[in-house]
Order: sequence, then C-alpha cells, then structure tokens
Amino acid sequence: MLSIFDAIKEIAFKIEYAIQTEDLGYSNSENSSGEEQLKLDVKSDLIIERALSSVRSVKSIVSEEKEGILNLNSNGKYIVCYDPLDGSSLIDANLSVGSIFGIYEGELKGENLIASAYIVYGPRIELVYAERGIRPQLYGGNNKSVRRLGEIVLQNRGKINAPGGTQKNWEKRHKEFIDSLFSEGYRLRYSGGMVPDLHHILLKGGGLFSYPATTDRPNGKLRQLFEVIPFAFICEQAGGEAINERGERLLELIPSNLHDTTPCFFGSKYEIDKLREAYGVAR
Ligand code: AFP
Repeated sequence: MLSIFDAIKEIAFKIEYAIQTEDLGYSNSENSSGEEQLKLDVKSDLIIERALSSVRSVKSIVSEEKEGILNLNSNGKYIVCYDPLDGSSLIDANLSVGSIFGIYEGELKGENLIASAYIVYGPRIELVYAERGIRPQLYGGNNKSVRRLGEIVLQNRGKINAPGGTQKNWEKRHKEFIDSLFSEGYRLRYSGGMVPDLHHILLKGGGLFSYPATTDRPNGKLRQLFEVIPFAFICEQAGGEAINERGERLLELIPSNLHDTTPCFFGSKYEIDKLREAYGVAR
C-alpha cells in the first residue's frame, strides 16, 4: 500500500501544478452523473490514471469522472476509487479543492475499504492518509516533497457546523437539528467543497459535516465509493462517527452501482448523538 501512497504524493504536486497553470474553463463533456466537466477535471483524472497505472499492486481504478471500472494490472490486489478534483466548481473563485482516494480489496463495499487518503489544494498542499488501526496521518507538502506533520484526533465535540444542500429543500427535522446546533453556539463554516470543509473539522478537532436527503436529491449528492466511504473511514479512525439518516454506519454501505450517492453525516461523537436524537434513530 505504501507504493499507492507514494503515487498519491506525486499526484498531489502534478494536480497542484495543473491548477496553477491550466485553463479553468469547461470541456465539452459530462461525467457519468450528468455534471459538466471542467478541463481540469479531465486533466486531473488523467494524471491519476497515469500515476496509478505504474503501481503494480493496483488491479483497477474507478473514477468519479469515468463510467465504469478500468483494469490496469491483472496481478494487482487493490481497486482504487477516486474523485480526481472534488469541488471543482469552486475553482474559478479560487477556493480550495481536493482529491479523494478509497483503496478497496475485493468487492466494492464499505467494509472492504482498507485505506483512504485525500489531498487539499489550499494555500499549501496538505495530505491525509489513514489505514486500519492507526490515527489518520497529516502531511504537508512544499518544494515537491512531503513531510509528516502529525496525526488527527477528534475531540468528543467541536464548534463547527458545515451543513450541505439547499436549505429550502431540507426536511423539517433536519432544519430543526441544524438550528439546534447553532443555538448551542456552533459556528457556520461551509465553503461548498467536501475536502476543505471536512479537513477544517478534522483539524479543529470536531464538529459536524452533513449532506442530507433533500426534496430535490432524496439520496443526497455525495458519492459512496469516491467521497463518502473514504471520509467515513478517516472520520472513524480519528475517533469520530459517520452515519446515514437511518443511523447506519457509512462504512457498512454496499453500493448497488459505482456512482450511487447517499445522505451522510460526519462528526465527533456529541454531534452524531444529537443527530440520532433529532432523527429518531437508535445507536
Ligand atoms: P462540485 O464538485 O460540483 O463543486 O461539488 C462539490 C461537492 O460534490 C462536494 O465537494 C461538496 O461538499 C458538495 O458538492 C456541495 O454541494 P452543495 O453546494 O449542494 O451544498
């Protein structure tokens, strides 16, 4: 798995360079979820495909920007599912974006995720990598090299509330729950990029990131294999919790299709307990 992580470090600098130098406009294509692709989405996808092709342990890859599975090395062991440039619609406003990677062994489902990583392209590059049994490790990058900065641990509760989705389309119980956190003193921090928004919560030691079911998106917006399951793993490894609207662990999800989405809630223990109460679901 170390070689996959080495490839991810290389990818971080290549995509960062592309962000700084490439055209920020739209390509003439859509991804499999019907979203218009930026030229940078396509470029970042290609950078990752090329980098992972040279890692022998990678059997195949699944990209948010591609329809199906791409087989790379028949003797490989792992399937890497990735979102090459999450939050790319924020890039023209010069906000932070990220790349997310889930490393699976066997059938593509939550319990087969064995490691995950994400890269934040912010004022500087940061990278988080998590494997079973250890706290997520934080790395900082400069001058084309990466160094370990420490580990990520969530406290029992935080101060940040990052509520996703269009508010007018929220369910009543969700609106009441989010309002109740604000009444307790939680502060709104939401950029519209899952990577920087969750990174913020993880580095500040807690809080809640939510993307609920809405009337226009009954299954939420965020993709299980590329976004939700990898972040659920990092959140749990950091000592937090990650569940859906029925109170099920996101790490137990079994997607029926590669691009399936789900409502999702990530946070420290206190906020997730409050969510269970508000949604009337058992632990
Ligand atoms: P884009 O990749 O289209 O910018 O979407 C980003 C994203 O998938 C995720 O990173 C955010 O958390 C979420 O969408 C934001 O969605 P809302 O704007 O509906 O809250």
